Amino acid sequence: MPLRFRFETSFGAVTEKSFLLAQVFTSDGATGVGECVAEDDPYYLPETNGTVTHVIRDFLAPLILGHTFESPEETWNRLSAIRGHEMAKAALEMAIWDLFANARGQSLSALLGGDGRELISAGVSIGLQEDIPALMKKVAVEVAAGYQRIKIKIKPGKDLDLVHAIRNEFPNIRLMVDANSAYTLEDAGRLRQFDGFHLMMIEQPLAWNDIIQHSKLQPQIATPICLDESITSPAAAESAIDIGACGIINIKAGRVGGLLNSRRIQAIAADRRIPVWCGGMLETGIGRLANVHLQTLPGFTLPGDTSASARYFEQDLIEPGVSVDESGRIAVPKGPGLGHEIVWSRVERHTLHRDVWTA
Ligand code: OSB
Ligand code: MG
Repeated sequence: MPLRFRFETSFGAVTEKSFLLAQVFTSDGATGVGECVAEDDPYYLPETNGTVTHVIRDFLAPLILGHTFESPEETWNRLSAIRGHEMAKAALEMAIWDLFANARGQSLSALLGGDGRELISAGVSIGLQEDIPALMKKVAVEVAAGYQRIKIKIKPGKDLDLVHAIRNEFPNIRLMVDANSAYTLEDAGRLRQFDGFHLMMIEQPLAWNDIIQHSKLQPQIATPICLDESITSPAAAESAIDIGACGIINIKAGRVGGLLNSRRIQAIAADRRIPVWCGGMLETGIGRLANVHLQTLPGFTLPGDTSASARYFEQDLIEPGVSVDESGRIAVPKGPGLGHEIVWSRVERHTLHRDVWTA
């Protein structure tokens, strides 16, 4: 699907995204859908739509097909024999959570054990822009739209000057930066200069698979480090917190193996007074709604990267799309499952390839 904007990060730029959807069916007619967060290339994390297709077809689907599940939580027990491949597992697991929610006539939020909040706080993630005036224009649009915090992407050479420009014009907005692993510990001096801009956090400054270096950086800077790429499991979250590698965690179900692991991580973090928020992966409305429901768990105390469908797509795959009110909040759907209709004719129109497996 084409994106309405070019999204550039320190690891590359995209103008469209391919989505792998997993739909599961039971013999008695229940169904659910999951969206995979993988991209076509392995620049954010190692998985790609190609590896996800292979791992689901050859390893994960055979573990699921023909089995009886009493609860969505059981899914993880079956899938956990496979090491890694969190995005592949998460896509299937999300479909099974949605299936249970649909079958029980419950919202995904209720099934997950959400705290009943009717609204979640929305933030927005702005990619690297051509120049500072272009960035300022984008920030102004999103602030005017009501988003409760602004995140901008940074990389060496396009960092302090961007934040400086934004702070001049918007001294009080909630602001943060995401480096997507573009720095090393040798940049600690430069990263310390962000401390003058009262940022909420700096997301994933160092290597995608590191926590040790982050634990050495954190005492050298006042801005809290938020980990994204490095947190691929509840165990990783616990270790990172234990060694002081982060003060905040970005939870993406796709990155941590699914919704159950997301729930575990928010519980671990809440226990240790570490705030969490829900990241985004440019999802269609399907994955986006799952993120909305996930953010009703009690540990989610900060605005996430879930923003309006209309920012991303001319026409989303769901009706109505996810919308954000003028105070930057998203209503949590109350209906069964994801709570908005999936428009299958649109899915069909965009479908490049389909595989069907039966028990
Ligand atoms: O690092 O959070 C990230 C998008 C793709 C890959 C990684 C990231 C992102 C975003 C976009 O920041 C969040 C969104 O708008 O969905
Ligand atoms: Mg990030």
